[in-house]
Amino acid sequence: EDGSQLWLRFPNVKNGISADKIISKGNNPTIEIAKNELTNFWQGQTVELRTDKALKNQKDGYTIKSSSDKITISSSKEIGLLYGVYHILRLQQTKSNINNLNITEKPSYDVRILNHWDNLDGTIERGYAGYSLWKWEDLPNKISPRYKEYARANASIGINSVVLNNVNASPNILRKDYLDKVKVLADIFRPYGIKVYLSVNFASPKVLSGLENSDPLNKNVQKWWKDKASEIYQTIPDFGGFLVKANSEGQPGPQDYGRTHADGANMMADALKPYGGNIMWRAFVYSPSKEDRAKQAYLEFVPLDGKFRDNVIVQIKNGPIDFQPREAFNPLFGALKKTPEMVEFQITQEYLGFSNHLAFLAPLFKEVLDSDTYSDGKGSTIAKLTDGTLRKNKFTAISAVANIGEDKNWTGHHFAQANWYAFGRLAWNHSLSSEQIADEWIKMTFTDNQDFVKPVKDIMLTSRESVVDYMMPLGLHHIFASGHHYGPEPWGDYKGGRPDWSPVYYHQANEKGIGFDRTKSGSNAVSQYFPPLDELYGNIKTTPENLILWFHHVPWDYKMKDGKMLWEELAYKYDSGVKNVREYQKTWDKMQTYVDSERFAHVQSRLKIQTKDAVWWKDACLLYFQQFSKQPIPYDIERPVHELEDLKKIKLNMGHHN
Ligand code: BDP
Repeated sequence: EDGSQLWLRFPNVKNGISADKIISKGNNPTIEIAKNELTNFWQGQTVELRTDKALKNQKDGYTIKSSSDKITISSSKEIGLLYGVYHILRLQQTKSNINNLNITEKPSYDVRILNHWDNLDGTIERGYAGYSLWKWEDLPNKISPRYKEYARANASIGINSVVLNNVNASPNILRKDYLDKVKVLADIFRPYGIKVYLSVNFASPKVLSGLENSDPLNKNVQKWWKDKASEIYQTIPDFGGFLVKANSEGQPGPQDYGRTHADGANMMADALKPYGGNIMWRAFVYSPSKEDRAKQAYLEFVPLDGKFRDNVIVQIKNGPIDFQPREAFNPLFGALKKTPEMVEFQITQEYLGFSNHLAFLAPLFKEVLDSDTYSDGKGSTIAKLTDGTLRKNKFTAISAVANIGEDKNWTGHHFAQANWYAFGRLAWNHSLSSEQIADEWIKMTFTDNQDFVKPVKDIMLTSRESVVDYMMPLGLHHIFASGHHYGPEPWGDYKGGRPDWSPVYYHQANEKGIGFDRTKSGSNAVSQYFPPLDELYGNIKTTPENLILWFHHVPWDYKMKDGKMLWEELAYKYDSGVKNVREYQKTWDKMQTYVDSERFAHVQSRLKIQTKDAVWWKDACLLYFQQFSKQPIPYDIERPVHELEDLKKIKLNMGHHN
């Protein structure tokens, strides 16, 4: 049991219904896959697969209805039928009731996309599950069996688009030889309903073809992109479009020529428009300036509202800093009234312990999607702003940075598979609860024995909050060691380097207190939120305590709602994070009888690392902050086992710039 089967561990291949128990008129590669899944795995009654054009307002959706002698799956599209087949297989696998089905499903988002940060040399930026799945050297001739397995896994949870390469994009991806390789992947993914997108480098015209510049208002540059688009679509007729990181962290962009993000995006949008392609333009922009990093994306993009073509969508990270264990939501959501917006989540655990820590991310995704921005009055949640409910966009989308690599179990940690799964399920239906998703995933991936499901579900559902507690409770953020973002480095102060990559910039600890003042007396980032949130976050009394240090510089002796002083509260939070992980270890050990030995041991060993790391975080942060608070660590919690000076010497060789 190496975990390679993911959640698709249907018993006994070739044990499904016989082919004559499948009624289907259509014949195309997607239907073939659907039929194969049924003959391999479906053990119930006759299934009818019916394309029904009348259902076209359901997009990729489908209906499932059972009668006495058969189950009928209907959809306007073949892919909807395949999704319907995975649906009944999931019901079978989770031992749910499969009688009297009357199900109607319709996806929350049109485009449900994974962003791979894979480089052409096979490495993965922020990847913790080995090298890239894409074997660029072998393509287009040699084809790994995993391409199809990957596509199947995505289709089983409704993911319908993928960006193959890193947002820090090599121009080479647009070279003819690479496009021929991309074509092979696109051809394999197509029957699974998956479209391919590429991250592109803004300077491609200059770098690849020696143009004088890559200025979006230069006619030659515009022509270059038009020609490139035509070449791409000749190779891949259903190509999805481009994802663009421009003028961010040193990447080239339109501002290099005094142009705006809209100028840059529109040039590409015009090139792809004739073929129906989209541009996902990232709002992850900031530079080392006096302005609070958390304010910068809003400041740059709000003035451009309404200036983008209708095939451009602005891709916004869930928080205004960078995929932290907990952030306030990004105030840009809802602030663009005339420009479509989409969320970017990060499944790969860059800031949540890599693939060593168990952190189930559905609660994080839900917290963001359910956040009320108040942009269009009460109830303007990020989910409703981005799914077309409040804004009638031409298309809607949701994305996440993938955690997938060539490791046998795909994601490094067996439980990290659940985050891939959770993203897909929420992209399909954002009203599912974290609990439902965890429940399904556990039953599919391990067992439906309640003695296992219940305790393991408890671990999963509390795990993200535990990580927050032992790393960055109460709204602390970005106090990671520079570069790799794995361990703690609250003392990090890169004098001479970029202050906005220094932990001390984010926690602002001093003798008086700790936290980033984003109120009027500070950076006034609170003003970017719609009323009443600006007031609510601007006032320490009404700020949710889990974000208090995000918005305020709080005195060490500030009295928290439970009566404790801030310093004590902080200490108890770190301690509770550690304690929870210790409990996870105990719980997991009790699960041994329900799990195969291979996966059991693997998870067990990672929980050990997680516990050690949690203690490391707690000791480092408490010992460091104690120098300012000058208060004892509350006597009823475990004493530090490290010396601060020793912790400061730990240098992990994990590479990377910021
Ligand atoms: C940060 C990562 C960096 C990415 C960047 C991005 O540290 O590797 O390139 O985000 O999203 O989280 O562009």
